[in-house]
Amino acid sequence: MSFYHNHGGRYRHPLEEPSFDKEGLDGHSAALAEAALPTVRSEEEIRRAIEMGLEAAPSIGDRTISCFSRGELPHWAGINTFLKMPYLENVHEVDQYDIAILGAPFDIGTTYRAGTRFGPQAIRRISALYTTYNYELGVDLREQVKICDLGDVFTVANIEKSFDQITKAVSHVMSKGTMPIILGGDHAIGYPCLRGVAENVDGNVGIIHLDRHVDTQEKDMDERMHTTPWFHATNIPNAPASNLVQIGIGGWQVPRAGVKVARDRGTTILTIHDVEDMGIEKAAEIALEVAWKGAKAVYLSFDIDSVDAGFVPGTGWPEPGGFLPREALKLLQLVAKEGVCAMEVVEVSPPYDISDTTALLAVRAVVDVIATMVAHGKIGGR
Ligand SMILES: [Mn+2]
Repeated sequence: MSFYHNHGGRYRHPLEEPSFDKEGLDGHSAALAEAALPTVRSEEEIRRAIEMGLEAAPSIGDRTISCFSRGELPHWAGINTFLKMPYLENVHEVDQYDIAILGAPFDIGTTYRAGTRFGPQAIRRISALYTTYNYELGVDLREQVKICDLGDVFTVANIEKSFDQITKAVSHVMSKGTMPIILGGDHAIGYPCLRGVAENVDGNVGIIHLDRHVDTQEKDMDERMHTTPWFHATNIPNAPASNLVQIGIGGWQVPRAGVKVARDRGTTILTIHDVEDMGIEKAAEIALEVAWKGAKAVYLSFDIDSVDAGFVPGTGWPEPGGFLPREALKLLQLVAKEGVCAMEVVEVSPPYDISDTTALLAVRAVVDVIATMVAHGKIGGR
């Protein structure tokens, strides 16, 4: 008896036809596609690191290693910008980049747990875990798109003044033709971000909003808290409520005041059950149809609490029953195929996080959206 008959029949004869079509697997085509990706900027990074950070000690055999860490490696080292992209101290030069990451460390709009002011720091720190390459999408961000990190907006201990600072920062980036990606911060920042976006769009702006909460009431405890951004955003003349689609809403934390506004203004709401029934693809189709109807640009708002509380312990208003992480990422990718003009990721509260789980998902949301836009020719290529 030969060796492949010795294990309960699990081993097939080497001459038998395989039971699957290997060529048809994403896993196969993605491996082949990687060969076509350039390595130009990766090589530049290594040269630059050696030039500025000295050659490695003589005992180091791999001469691509520098003495001081100045690039992607080691992942545990370095001063963390987002994905170790260049820190752009001079914001006047932001037009040289396709995408600018900026933090909005603001959490005084929070109505329960605070801590999201530390969101940008936590997201940047754990972003160092990633390479710039995504296997399935076949994209290498370092090679294919120019990203910088502008650091954080100078927020102050006043909601309205901080809103003005955030709007000015977002508007500055938009006015230079660069796509802003804003790391929150609590969801109150949705309004000032959208205000900064809308003043730079010659036409209507649609909003795709992933959340467990509607966030459409006018005020909460007399202030424009994180339960209110879309009330104020959809008061902006070129950001009509008819272009606001809200996905993943439901549960026990949807204030009735907000529901009344959503009803009066006619926003489009999909619950998690709607999404489950119709499937992620159909939900994305509806989101794109609503947000893009007569609009010139679409803004993407990802509240990390749209994901089931079990996966995002570090958030301000956790609610069980939301998306699975892979569902949320799939939905983000599907809507990003058409391109978005700006994006925010909000409600990451590191003091409540466990093992960086929540911050890590925020990183994924950002890099998945960028990579999808690159893969579909919506950004990059210079
Ligand atoms: Mn929320």
